[in-house]
Amino acid sequence: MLAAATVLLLAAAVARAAEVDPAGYVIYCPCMGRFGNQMEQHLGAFHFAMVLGRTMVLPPIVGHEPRSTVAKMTAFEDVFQLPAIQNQFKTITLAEFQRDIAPKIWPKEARKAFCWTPRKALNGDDSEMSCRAKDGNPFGPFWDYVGVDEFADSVFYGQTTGGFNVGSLKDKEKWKDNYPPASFPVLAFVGAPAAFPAQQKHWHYQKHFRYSTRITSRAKTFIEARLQRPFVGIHLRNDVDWVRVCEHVDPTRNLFASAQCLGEPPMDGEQLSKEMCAPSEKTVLEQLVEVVGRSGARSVFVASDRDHLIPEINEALSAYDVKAYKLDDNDAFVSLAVLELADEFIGNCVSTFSSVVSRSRSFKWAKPKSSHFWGYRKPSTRPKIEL
Ligand code: GFB
Repeated sequence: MLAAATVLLLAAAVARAAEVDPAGYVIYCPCMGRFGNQMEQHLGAFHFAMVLGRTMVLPPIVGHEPRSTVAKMTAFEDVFQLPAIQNQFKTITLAEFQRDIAPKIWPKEARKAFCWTPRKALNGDDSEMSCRAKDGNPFGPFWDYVGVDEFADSVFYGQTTGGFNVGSLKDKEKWKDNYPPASFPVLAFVGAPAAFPAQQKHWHYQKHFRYSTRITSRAKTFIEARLQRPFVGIHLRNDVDWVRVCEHVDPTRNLFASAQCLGEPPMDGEQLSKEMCAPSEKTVLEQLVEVVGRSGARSVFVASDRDHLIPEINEALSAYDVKAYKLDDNDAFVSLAVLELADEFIGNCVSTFSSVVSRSRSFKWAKPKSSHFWGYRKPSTRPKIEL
């Protein structure tokens, strides 16, 4: 009986996928930055497709491996659960789009790349008015993965629309009038049709990006086997590329994901500091000891792209008999899944890797989980200065 029901469900899913959405599709290359950067843009891009009523073709995660000049694609459904995303957005997997939809509505001669303005060639040549959608990495590898050998034409949507901010009816109508689904069934963007970083009003969409069963069960198994609850999860973004980013801290402006601490725009009196971006070892250890002491934590999970500071943390926490642990293989997705399940979390205000965690903690669970940040105290938790 169960098997028959499953077959019927599968048949219904295949039939559904095979039907062309008359409202059209959106597909884009998450070509900017790594996972956290891509996630910031997914939130706005999924909103964009939803407002236009189009189906989102689920993009792969674009991975940049050290020493490789070619980006590596990981299918969306290998990282995220489909039902959770489909609860909110009209979507189709890239595999289904390639198999069932593209052959019907997106022949080679109809493939137009969308970009704001023409892009220069990598050698600086701007004689050809084109999006040059496949020029460079990860652009070329991404469209190869989608199965697009070349685009027949380019569309510069900056000339006809106000961009991808479709908050007003007027902006939305510009897209619908200029690019109706009957003549433009697929809007294929060279970059995400979304702001970077994500706008605060879109942060709540994070709750629909639930990690796959494989990632979640690895995270839960690790927590059960190695950590004792309550535990504090911390993110130490301390590779050399980050040190360079933090040289650009301007106290009066947000940088990358810092709106998660300072608000958007920065709240009155709130300032970004180098210590919030690249906290010293002293700041990390003092703040961690404080959170462990206050929360009664019994273990610590450390995620890092370089130095996990395990011996230093163990020494600083020896009085509490609390130990620090990391994943054996340092898998980034499993790290994110452990951090969002932590009882307490201390992240980096500026890093978008941390902002994925803080948004997940705020919006994914029935009872929101708070987040702390290195070198930063929320105004409400600052000690009052007696005058
Ligand atoms: O996620 P992401 O965009 O965040 O890029 P930022 C940082 C990448 O570094 C992650 C790795 O996607 C991971 O691959 N990484 C960072 C980590 N922290 C961890 C960690 O705790 N564990 C593991 N396993 N991996 C921006 C970039 O990074 O930094 C920009 O996206 C630019 O493109 C800038 O490169 C310098 O916002 O932190």
